[in-house]
Amino acid sequence: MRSLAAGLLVLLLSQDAWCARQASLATGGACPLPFTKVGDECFYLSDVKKNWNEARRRCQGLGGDLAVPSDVPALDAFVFGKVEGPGVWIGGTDQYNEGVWNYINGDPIKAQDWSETQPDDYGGGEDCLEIRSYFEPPVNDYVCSVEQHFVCEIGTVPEIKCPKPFIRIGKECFHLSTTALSWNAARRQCKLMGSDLAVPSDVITLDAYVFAKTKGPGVWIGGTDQYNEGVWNYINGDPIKAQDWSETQPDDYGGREDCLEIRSYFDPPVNDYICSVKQHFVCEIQF
Ligand SMILES: [Ca+2]
Ligand SMILES: [Ca+2]
Ligand SMILES: [Ca+2]
Ligand SMILES: [Ca+2]
Repeated sequence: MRSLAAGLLVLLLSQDAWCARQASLATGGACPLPFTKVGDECFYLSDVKKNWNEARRRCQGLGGDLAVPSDVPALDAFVFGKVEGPGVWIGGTDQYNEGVWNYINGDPIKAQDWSETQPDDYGGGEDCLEIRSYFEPPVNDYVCSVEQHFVCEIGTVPEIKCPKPFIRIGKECFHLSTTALSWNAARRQCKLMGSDLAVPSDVITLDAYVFAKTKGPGVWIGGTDQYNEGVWNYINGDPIKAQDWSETQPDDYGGREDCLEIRSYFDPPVNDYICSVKQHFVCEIQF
């Protein structure tokens, strides 16, 4: 039994978060959570303290890497508004080539960002890059094994503006039809609108949106096995995730279920159904 209220809440919250983020953006793309936009870059200040190498692994686990800030004073203001420090790791090291300092992407460290007398390789053992709260400028070389907060960075995701009547859900542009058509006619109708049947990256989010607007029970999306019985993929060739299929589906019930739908009272919602049934459908603009 699905919880429609919970689904709606998730959708509203995510739309709110998105709107808030949109409003805060001057230029460029958006930052995926948990990253925050600072200037044109997406940073995440860790909750935990780790040594430099472990910090880098944590950042890579989030799909990014340690920060390579284009504007060190801006990052410094962001970081030391949130933690006292005193040191916070960023993405530079000379541990593989003593005395040669670059950011991990190969960019040079600007001369004006180094604190006075740094890098000093103090005690012969300072090989990792940090910003230090009471240094100005703040960049310093420090002992890699010290556990302290760190800043991760990730690339922005492109802004997507969905042309009407399509609406944006996550990174995608969907339109729930006002008419009910067979699967093949639905696909033709989507193509007339410059789109195709939907290939949702997140079926659960689409499901929450769709069944807040229509009772269903079934709504077509972009998959079929009518040309190759038993072989299920989305129309763009992507696999249908195992966890999205409703239990015991696809069952090709009666030997005549060849088109993909989401079904309001199935959870997970993906089901194979009879292509000739006329029902609402979701179109998506592919970029
Ligand atoms: Ca060193
Ligand atoms: Ca130093
Ligand atoms: Ca079938
Ligand atoms: Ca079925």
